[in-house]
Amino acid sequence: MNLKLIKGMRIVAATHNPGKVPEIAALLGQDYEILTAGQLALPEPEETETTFGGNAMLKARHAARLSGEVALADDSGLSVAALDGAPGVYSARWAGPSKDFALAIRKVETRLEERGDPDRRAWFTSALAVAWPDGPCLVVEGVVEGALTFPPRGDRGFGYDPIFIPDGGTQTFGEMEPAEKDAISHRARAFAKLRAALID
Ligand code: ITT
Repeated sequence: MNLKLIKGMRIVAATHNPGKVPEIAALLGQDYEILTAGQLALPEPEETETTFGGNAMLKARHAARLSGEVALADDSGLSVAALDGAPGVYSARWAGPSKDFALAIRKVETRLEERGDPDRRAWFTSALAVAWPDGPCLVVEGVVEGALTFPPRGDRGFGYDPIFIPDGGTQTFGEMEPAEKDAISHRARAFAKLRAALID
């Protein structure tokens, strides 16, 4: 069995988050035919695991099984030091059923005010899993550390990008050019590991 990503191969981007699709496509580059879970009308699985890696594998395996193609899934989120790592794997759920990230961001700010802790350190984690329809699955993880800022700044990116400034920078992920974010993000760091393992 060939557990490599070969040029020209079809890969299902097993995500229903439209913010992730261009980032995954940019990281994979031009060498693959990318199909999205949305295009294939794949149902969204329930994320029942308690770790990023566990949920990434669950989503990749689900999409590979239903599509019969190699599937790549991302499970990611924002962890805030002063909130003991929350929202973490619940990052999407803090935005509620209408996926309202203005609401999720206000929730982070309110929880920080309630704690009264001035520590604004935070980090994004991305677990990327690649699953083959006949069973094998590989998972890797990338992290980017930074600090939170309020009020939110910038309308690029998605999710919590407007409140996150990566270490060493001054702009939020929401203010950066997509290529700048893609050069240093948690997803890019996970992808570098994936590339080392699966791409010649
Ligand atoms: P899929 O499971 O369909 O991929 P999702 O949005 O439910 O979509 P996750 O369960 O991985 O995905 O949730 C991660 C949430 O964390 C996501 O909704 C974002 O709000 C946030 N997040 C992850 N990566 C981010 C990034 O690069 N910038 C900003 N927010 C991010």
